[in-house]
Amino acid sequence: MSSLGRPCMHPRGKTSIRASTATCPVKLLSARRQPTRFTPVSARNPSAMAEARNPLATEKPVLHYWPWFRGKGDPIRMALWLKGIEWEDKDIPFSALKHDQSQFAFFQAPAFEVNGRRFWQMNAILRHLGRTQGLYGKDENDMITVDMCLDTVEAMWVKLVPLIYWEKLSEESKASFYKKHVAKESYNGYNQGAHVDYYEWFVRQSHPSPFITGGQITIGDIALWWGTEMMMRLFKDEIYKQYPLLSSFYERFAEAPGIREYLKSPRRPAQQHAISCG
Ligand SMILES: N[C@@H](CCC(=O)N[C@@H](CS)C(=O)NCC(=O)O)C(=O)O
Repeated sequence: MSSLGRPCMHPRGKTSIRASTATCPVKLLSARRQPTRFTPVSARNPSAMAEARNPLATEKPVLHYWPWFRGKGDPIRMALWLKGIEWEDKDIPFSALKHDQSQFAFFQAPAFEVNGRRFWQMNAILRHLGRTQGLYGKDENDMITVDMCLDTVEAMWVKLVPLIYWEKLSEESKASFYKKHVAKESYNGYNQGAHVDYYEWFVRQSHPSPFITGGQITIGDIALWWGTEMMMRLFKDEIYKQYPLLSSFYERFAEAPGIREYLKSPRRPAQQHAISCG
């Protein structure tokens, strides 16, 4: 990791941006158990701060994901496109995914690589882009909303995977999924936090703003739109009928400058999932 410049703890308890060659003295800090005093980096070294904020400026990032389907690569590609960041899509042979933990720490994709740092988990990648590219809202209040939204979309993803990949969208499993995770009347049932009503909650709480934290698109909006699109593909009529605010967010976001172009671009694969289902 060279210019990514991760924030580390200084032995004296101050925050500093350190280059990759330096070792983060976490052990030293915990041994001393000193109270942490944070000094804003910007106050001491504004250029280091700027570099840390925009690590993508120095190197073309690589998205390790299958280039022929959208899946969990889609919101990452959308965020990169929106910010005008050039990136490389690197294919993954399915066999490689399960054989090299240095490439895939959790034997899953996506993986993201920038300035010598490789990391995993879609939401960690989105948060990184959110923090460094101004897609996380304007303040802590917005960031809380964005984080809640990312977790809410992830909760639904966890339910969608078995429906699509294991049950292959059988009529029976689709009907039971609808009852539990889509139908308005089941919104307060036991669903592990996965319900279309919770998607709409983010739009309701920000209404009449166009996006979930106000006038600017965040990684929360990107994830929410991605999650909503997958639901629309399965239950479009029902969602339009029962969730008018979410439906209008869905349309509005798709027309936003930058997003509209991404949705039509060849960088967005035509296929949604790794199997031609859903
Ligand atoms: N929590 C992970 C989940 C990633 C995930 O489910 N990736 C799928 C492809 S979209 C995968 O690698 N599947 C293979 C497997 O889980 O064995 C993330 O958000 O990145």
